[in-house]
Amino acid sequence: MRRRVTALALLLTATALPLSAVGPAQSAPGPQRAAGPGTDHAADDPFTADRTNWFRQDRFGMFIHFGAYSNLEGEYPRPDGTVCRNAEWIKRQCKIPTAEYERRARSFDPADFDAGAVVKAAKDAGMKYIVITSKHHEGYAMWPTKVNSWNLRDHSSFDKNRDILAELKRAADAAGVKLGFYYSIWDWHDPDFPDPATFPKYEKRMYAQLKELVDTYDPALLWFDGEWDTEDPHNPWTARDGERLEAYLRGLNPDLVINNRVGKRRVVDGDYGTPEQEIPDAPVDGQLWESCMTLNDHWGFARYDRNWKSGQALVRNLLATTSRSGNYLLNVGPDARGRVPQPSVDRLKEMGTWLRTAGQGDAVFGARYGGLVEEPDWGTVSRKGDTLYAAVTRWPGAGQPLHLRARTDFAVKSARVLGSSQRVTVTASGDGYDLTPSGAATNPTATVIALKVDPGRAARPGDGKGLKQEVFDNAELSGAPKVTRTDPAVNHSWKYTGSPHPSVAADRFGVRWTGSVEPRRSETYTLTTVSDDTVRVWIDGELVIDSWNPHEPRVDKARVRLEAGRRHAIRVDYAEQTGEAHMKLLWSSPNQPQEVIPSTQLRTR
Ligand code: FHN
Repeated sequence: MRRRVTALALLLTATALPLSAVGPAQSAPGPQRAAGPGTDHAADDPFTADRTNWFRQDRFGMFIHFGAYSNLEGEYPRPDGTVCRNAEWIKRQCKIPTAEYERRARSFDPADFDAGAVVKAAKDAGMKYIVITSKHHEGYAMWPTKVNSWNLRDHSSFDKNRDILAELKRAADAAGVKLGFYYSIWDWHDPDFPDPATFPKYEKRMYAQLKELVDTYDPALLWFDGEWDTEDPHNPWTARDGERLEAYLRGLNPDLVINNRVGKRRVVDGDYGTPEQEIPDAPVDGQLWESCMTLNDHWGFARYDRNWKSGQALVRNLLATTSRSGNYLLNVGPDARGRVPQPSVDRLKEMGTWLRTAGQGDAVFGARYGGLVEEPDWGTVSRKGDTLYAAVTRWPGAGQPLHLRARTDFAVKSARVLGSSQRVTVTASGDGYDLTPSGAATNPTATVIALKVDPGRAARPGDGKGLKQEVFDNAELSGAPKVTRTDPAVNHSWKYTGSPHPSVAADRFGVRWTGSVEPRRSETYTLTTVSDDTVRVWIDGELVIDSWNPHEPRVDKARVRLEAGRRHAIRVDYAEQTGEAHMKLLWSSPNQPQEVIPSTQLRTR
């Protein structure tokens, strides 16, 4: 592997490679400057950055799986007369010889692809962004790439004057819908992919294609996939490769939102986590997240798959993701002609109808984890401002209450059922509140009770500037620190090649932060660290996180009671042994959404 990395390192730092050696003329890829000691890849906090705000507010997106595989519509008649079934994996799972697969791609003609109709279907559903496969594992580019001829422009029966990504970009822009591209690192078609010795040649083509996509279509988001360790073909992709690629892309466009499959699908990769076909049962620690899901059982179009999820289940999935501060990326798979299946369109319409009824979409768009209450067993609770949206999926019997268990003190000022004039009686009860509606549910999918709450006044933001930071050139944090300064936030991704200061090597260094943390509310806070290799955290002299055994990137948590107006002493010890280096300190509470603890609430003493 050293040989491959060295080859690529030369490639990325080389000034003028003989480009003909690797394909058509493209500017040599590579980060804007070689990373090294002093490099910190953490440019902002995805939980609060302006750059990710649209992603955190929009909550609901359309995934589109569309490629040469779509031309087979899920079935491959084998030479022996049997039929092999699969969708976007059909080439590999049905063992279709490459020449045969290429021959079939020649007839691909998605002439009926209607970008305006696709965007309208998304918008009518309430979707705010779209992510389309620009290149799936099959390696077939859905845009007129100049890097190779295995693409919709050069290898199909499609109108050579059309560019569906450009059409989709225009339609999405016109509708105010963000557009992102899925891009598979794993490539079954490129002969240079599987062999570590030739992988740098593939990687250069991949960088060139990604530059084409960013420069030509200005996507808001890149959705990487195919990053996992696998064979058939072998996938050489490493976390270090992901570090370089992410740095390169952020150099191309610092506003890009990038998922965690750019690396190795970990809490330290990209901007957000990507659970698939499942919904986490609580907010994800240390990272934004987006659950992607199919409408039936396939990502790509499969003519035989009629196992469509119900509109009710889909709305409830969306409510569940929002109530845990996640996004929902719901997939459609256009057929060989480029048409979105009608059952998909119908279900998306059902979702949009529910969201547009009686302002029920307020429970989703711009909303997040309820925080103030535990998730009930009769539905989900999201929060926007000082309104809780209790989405009830199991309406109580006449006169029976719905109980909400409070996680902190707060008052309920009013309660109303969206779309109904019925009364809702709110009474303090045991560990929370009982809500007793006077009438029936407004619909079978979910009836929303909007609660105006008063969480009490928060203290004004502090005037802190950060914690005292001492950087040591050893992992024992011994001797005099090499650097002493104020660090605005414990939010660092030094990764493999970076370190806290140019004078400090990328391995075997330590950092100590000391000072005080002052919350704006008196509550029980969850402190969350994201670290590699080791971390300890003390609050008011008590060791609350002790993760001192060297580890891969991981999350550790502690619950601590913090009082508004009080400066709680804090100390964080961190050590990097070898390899990657990451250290972030976040907090959350019933009223505080998860974020890197901001400088305003941190002081050096
Ligand atoms: O292998 C792919 C699969 O085809 C599909 O694209 C999903 C969607 O996220 N991702 C991979 C499986 O995890």
